[in-house]
Amino acid sequence: MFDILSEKFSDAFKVIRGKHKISEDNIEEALSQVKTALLEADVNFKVVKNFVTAVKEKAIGEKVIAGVNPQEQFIKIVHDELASIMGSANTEPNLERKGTLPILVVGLNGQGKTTFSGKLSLHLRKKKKKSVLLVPADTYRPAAKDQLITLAKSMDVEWFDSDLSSSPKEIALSAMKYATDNKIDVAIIDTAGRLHVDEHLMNELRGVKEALNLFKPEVLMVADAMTGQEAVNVAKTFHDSIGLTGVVLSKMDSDARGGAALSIKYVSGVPIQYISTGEKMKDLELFHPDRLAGRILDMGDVLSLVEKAEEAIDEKEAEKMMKRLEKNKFTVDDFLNQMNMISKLGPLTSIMKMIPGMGGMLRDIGDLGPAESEMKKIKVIISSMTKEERDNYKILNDSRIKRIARGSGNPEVSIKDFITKFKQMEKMIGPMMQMMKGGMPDMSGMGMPGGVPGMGPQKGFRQTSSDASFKKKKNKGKGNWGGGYFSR
Ligand SMILES: Nc1nc2c(ncn2[C@@H]2O[C@H](COP(=O)(O)OP(=O)(O)O)[C@@H](O)[C@H]2O)c(=O)[nH]1
Ligand SMILES: [Mg+2]
Repeated sequence: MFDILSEKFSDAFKVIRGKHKISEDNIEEALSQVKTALLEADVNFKVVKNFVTAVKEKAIGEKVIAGVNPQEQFIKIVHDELASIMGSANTEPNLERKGTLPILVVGLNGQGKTTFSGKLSLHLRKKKKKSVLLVPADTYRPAAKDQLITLAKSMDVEWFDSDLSSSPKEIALSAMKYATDNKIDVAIIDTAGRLHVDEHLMNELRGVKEALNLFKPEVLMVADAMTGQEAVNVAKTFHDSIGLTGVVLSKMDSDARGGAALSIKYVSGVPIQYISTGEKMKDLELFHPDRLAGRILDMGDVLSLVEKAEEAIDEKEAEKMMKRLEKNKFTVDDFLNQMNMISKLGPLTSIMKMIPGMGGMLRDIGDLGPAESEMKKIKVIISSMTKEERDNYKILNDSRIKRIARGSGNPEVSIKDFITKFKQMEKMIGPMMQMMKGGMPDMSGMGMPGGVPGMGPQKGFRQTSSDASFKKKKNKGKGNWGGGYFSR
């Protein structure tokens, strides 16, 4: 998927690497490569033209952000612009309604309509917990009915025994009656393939849609991504003729160019709702413009990471912590809170993998297991401390240390080690706060890759910027990550 674009874009970004600032001169070459890449990917020329203009305007107008290099900044602009031409947020059909929702599946022959109908039924039942009825309404090819029923049976989804001697409109209406009577949430109606230039068949389809209008149907057109601009034209004609609520791009697994994905929303105005990525029933994905843009630019799933971080981190907690840090009050409890925030994100290794460029670095560092188990150990040590001790570690004398060692099942030296390192960290708070006010938090010294999420002004792409500091530190403290707290 998008292989060609990924490759070409990464070449274009190289042009800006090492530049101090984005200027009209040095961006020209990169932009022209971006343009060629898009055209070769069969992206609609109007889309390309607007895309390049928008990126140029933004790139030149952009203020230099501290800690972000021009190349990263350019990548971010291209990313946001890619996401924006593909549409805004995902627009799955609204399933929260009274009565049965009909989803009419339309498109040319052989595009993947029947396959998609099957996939969608599985998705709606498994992920959305909806009851589904699969309705075969291809009255031209009896084999199409068998194909859908076979899929339905294999997934244990209910299907409608359509009377193929009646019209598609009659089938749709009687299926809706059955679904309504039986309180089925969604009826997916799989229609016969038809050419958008075939007046008669298009009229027939319009009739089906109009008959369903009182149920406020979704009309999804399935288009083979590999057909590029042809898919775009067909979507536009279908939309003008019967009105679509969404497009499904099928065979994305075989499409190396991505021209349809990047043009359909812009040209036809219809949002892409799903992408079909294989022949198996599970091969269906929601269309996430921002994530796909990330995939095209080969940046790892930065966005998922940011989302995950945002979910996991309690903003109020973070704010409170900031206040305490400003007052230079960083206690053992604060430290514990931070570790808990990080743990909520998941295992360190998988967090790191989501950060662009980290994959390779992980290979250099090797196992993150030690850092992980160190975190666990510290949590146990802290939980064996009294509230008083956690508020002021300075009262930890020999007898207290002995008690904590016993309580946590660790040797005394581990407790002392923890205290020493906590002291070091405390010393770093002042300079760190200074840095954060300067706009470039570098908390890698605290053993937290990419800074402490939710604590600084740093979001999203800034993570890439602290990769750099991470790299520096790593080279110093060989074998550690961050060369900070969790070094052994
Ligand atoms: N590789 C791949 N093949 C697909 C995908 N969707 C459908 N197909 C294949 O495309 C062919 C036509 O699919 P079908 O659903 O019968 O198309 P319809 O005529 O529009 O109903 C079949 O061989 C499917 O297995 C997909 O996402 N990826
Ligand atoms: Mg079919």
